[in-house]
Amino acid sequence: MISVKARPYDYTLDPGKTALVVIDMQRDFIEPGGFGDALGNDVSRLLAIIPDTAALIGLFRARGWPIVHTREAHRADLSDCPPSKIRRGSASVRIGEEGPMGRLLVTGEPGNQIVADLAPKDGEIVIDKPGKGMFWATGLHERLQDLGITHLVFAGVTTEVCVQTSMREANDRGYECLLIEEATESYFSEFKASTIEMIVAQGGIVGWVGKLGDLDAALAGAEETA
Ligand code: C5J
Repeated sequence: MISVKARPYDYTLDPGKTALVVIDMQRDFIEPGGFGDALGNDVSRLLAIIPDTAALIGLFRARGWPIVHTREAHRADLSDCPPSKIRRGSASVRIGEEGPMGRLLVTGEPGNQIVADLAPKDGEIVIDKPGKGMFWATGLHERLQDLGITHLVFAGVTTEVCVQTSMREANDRGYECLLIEEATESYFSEFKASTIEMIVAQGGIVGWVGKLGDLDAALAGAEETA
């Protein structure tokens, strides 16, 4: 077992039973010219976490530990998209309609691809999820169970929507969850900060939050003493 400095107290991970989950680092949310940008959000906040997220992915790749990439994505016929999700809000471009990078939130469209710097490698799990949470209608729990995974390290966007939903769903399924602070972001700084406080409140009611450097140091330290 490896102990990682974290909040609300040290997180203990089980090497061999730990996977990384990178939530929705797709072009439409992150790149200038994408849907998030078209909605008037400051996407530079999300772009800024790419180097740290790449470094986190690198820690897992170096050890051959499982990596899951998710995309918020619907089938081309939108049969997996509830009408309520399409109707919601007052956006000028809705799910399935042509946006700046192709049809919004539709599998295979340019905007639905994960940003090039974080592109999945062969053998990594890629999940198209129709909801905010990563377990709804994806079969991911069964795949993680088959791999014997008990611990999940989280990264991605946005902290308060798809990351938090996925982490809560994972917590309810019994996974021990750690969110890496530098590898997650929101269009709203106060939402990121609040989400982190919610996660660690009441003794870690949803899980733990830690720093990339502390995870790196803990993994390297464990290997030195092995
Ligand atoms: C949103 C997400 N915000 N990935 N998706 O709609 O957080």
